[in-house]
Amino acid sequence: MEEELSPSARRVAQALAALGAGGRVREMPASTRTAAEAARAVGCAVGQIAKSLVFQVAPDGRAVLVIASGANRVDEKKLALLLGGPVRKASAEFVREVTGFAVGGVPPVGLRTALDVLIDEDLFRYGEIWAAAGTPRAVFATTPAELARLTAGRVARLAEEPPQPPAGG
Ligand code: 5CA
Repeated sequence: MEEELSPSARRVAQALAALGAGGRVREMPASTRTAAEAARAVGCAVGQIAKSLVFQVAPDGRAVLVIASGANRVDEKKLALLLGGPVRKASAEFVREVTGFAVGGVPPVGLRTALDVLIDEDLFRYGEIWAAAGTPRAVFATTPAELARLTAGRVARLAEEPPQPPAGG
């Protein structure tokens, strides 16, 4: 039930509802802090986890949200070409400042500030994907197409090649 969610997860649930998203936020009994943990908690492939990574683009340091398949490492050279300048991973402090959420629970929607969003095309291999919902235990299910709609994200090839083999197994 939404009223049982922690305040951060409730903010995400409200953002999803306002955007007309189909999935509901679930707080899991186990950690969903990393993509591997989230996949285990949900019972899905790690590639189905939509991980949220904040990068900063030089020279001005603007923040961009990269939503990547949990199976992939993001190729910073590809990001630089797409974004028009060298990128670096944001600090945990900066992530909290621009998103309003702590690393490990950063959702793709309901962010404190409007960020440009890039979406890893490999997420489109799956019918259902799962994203963080504000806390290191909260997730929601969506589809790649819905994620693109909710975030107005640009879908691109972002993975380092060759792709990482799926974790676990
Ligand atoms: N809840 C899960 C999956 S739904 C989750 O949020 N996974 S994640 O991969 O999107 O979030 C962890 C990511 O945060 C890591 O991949 C890493 O890029 C970033 N991160 C982890 N530790 C730090 C840190 N100390 N500073 C900045 N970013 C970090």
